[in-house]
Amino acid sequence: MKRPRSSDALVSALLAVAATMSAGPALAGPDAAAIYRDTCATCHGEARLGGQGPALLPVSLGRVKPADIAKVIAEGRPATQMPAFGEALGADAVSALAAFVLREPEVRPDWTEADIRASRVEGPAEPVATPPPVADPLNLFVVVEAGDHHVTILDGDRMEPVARFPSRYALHGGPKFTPDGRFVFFGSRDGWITKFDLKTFRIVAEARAGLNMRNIALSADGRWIAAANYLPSTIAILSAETLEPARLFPVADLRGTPSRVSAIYQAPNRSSFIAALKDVPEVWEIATDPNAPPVFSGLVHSHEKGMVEALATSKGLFALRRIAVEQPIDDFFFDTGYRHLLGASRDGDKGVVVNLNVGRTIATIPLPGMPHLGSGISFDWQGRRVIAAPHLNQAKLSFIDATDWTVIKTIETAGPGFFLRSHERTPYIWADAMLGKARDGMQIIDKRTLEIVKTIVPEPGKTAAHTEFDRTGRFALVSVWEDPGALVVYDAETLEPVKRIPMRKPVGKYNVYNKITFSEGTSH
Ligand code: DHE
Repeated sequence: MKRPRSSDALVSALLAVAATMSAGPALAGPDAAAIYRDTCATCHGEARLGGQGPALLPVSLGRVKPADIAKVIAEGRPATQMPAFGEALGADAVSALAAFVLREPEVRPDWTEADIRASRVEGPAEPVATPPPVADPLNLFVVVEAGDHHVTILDGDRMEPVARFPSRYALHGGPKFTPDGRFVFFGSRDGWITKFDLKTFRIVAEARAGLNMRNIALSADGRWIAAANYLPSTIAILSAETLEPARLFPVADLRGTPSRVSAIYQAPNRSSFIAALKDVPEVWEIATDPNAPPVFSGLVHSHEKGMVEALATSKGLFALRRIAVEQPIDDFFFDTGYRHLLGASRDGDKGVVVNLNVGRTIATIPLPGMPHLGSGISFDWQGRRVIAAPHLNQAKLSFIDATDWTVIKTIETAGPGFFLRSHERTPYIWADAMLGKARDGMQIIDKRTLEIVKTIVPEPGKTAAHTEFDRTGRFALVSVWEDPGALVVYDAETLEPVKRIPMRKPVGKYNVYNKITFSEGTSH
């Protein structure tokens, strides 16, 4: 069938309509539901939950501007299966469709354990490429390319791509590696988990753990994958071997108020997952040790005595412990021993320190400008352990003493940034300024003086973001965060570029060795 094409005039008209549009307007004219059924449902699902194409629900589309939604419907998405519908449908139908997909469905969609099980697919028998001989499999990188939703496997010794394959739509967050570095798991915003074998270059299996997912975590023993979901409000635990569901936690406080999950991470030396909840003031700890002792929390107030008894019986594998906090936590990081969680409070002006052993908040730290603690890194400075974190709303970076929880220093940067990276073998932190005007610069901060010593511009006028080191710490790979973009490889000592590798908007890159050894200066 010939694909419908759009003209510039038509797109301009659509954009004008879309610009005046807000989420959830009353529909007049075209029957958007019927057009959706006839035109979109085969790929995006009858209930808009996704299929071959991504989910089209407000929670999934929240990051896309309404005008861009109309534009994609009219013009299609290059290098994907999404065709242009502008000419076939006309401006009115396109704008009605754009409004329709931004409306909440009449029935809140659910995704049960049976749905997770039914979604599971084995990967194809064929590898995505023939694995070449690689000198050091632990020095491979996986690169997530958002430009056309692909993953590249890069040999970190030769700095050469060795495989490239399509990913699920919109991967988000760091991929997670098994402790031996052989398998990697990717999570998509639509809830898909993909398990990939870095030895055979084969997709092993995929399963959909939720409809709108935040991130995934792998347990310290490599046996369980946890998925933190916004929609539905659940934490799903799957077997890391098969991706079969093992446990589904509906997430709600003791009174039954449901909550989205901000994020979930493994706490290796606690043998547990730690999750922060976005809508209720609780932190959850889920045991991944079958011999975990019975757990309950200090949270339960006297009028909920019965609950204390109920919770006290929670023991063994997946035992749940609730820790009360003053406000819901959005974003968090741990100290080195995983005794403390450092979280950003919802009002965005302070950090809270939760002692995970005693289960309560022990300090609050003034940190205005939305500290992005999930991007925190820690290192030793003058005999103390220090956590560095960028601020999302202010051109600043703060250094926090992880012993007495005071702010040692806050420095001005070229703009608010998203990611920090370092390595145990480098004296520098690499910090982007991608949310500011000078977003093409990567700032180099000396860990000894806590001062900016240099600004590197990989490509003038193009956003620079997200650094990762090779396993030796000798090279730093920086993304030119554009489509087309690139990875620019720097000598981490001289800070000079040594190679440029073309990529399609490489949002993140992850070195196997650094991830499995929890290298100092990498993300969770
Ligand atoms: Fe992320 C990691 C939350 C927007 C790219 N982001 C994470 C993690 C969380 C998070 C909790 C850690 C998960 C993990 O690694 O297991 N991100 C959020 C948000 O709340 C926020 C601000 C709003 C949202 O839409 O969810 C957000 N993130 C973005 C983006 O707009 C980015 C820049 C582009 C994109 O692809 O969506 C983005 N986030 C990333 C990347 C990581 C990430 C590349 C992994 C960083 C790493 O080095 O591990």
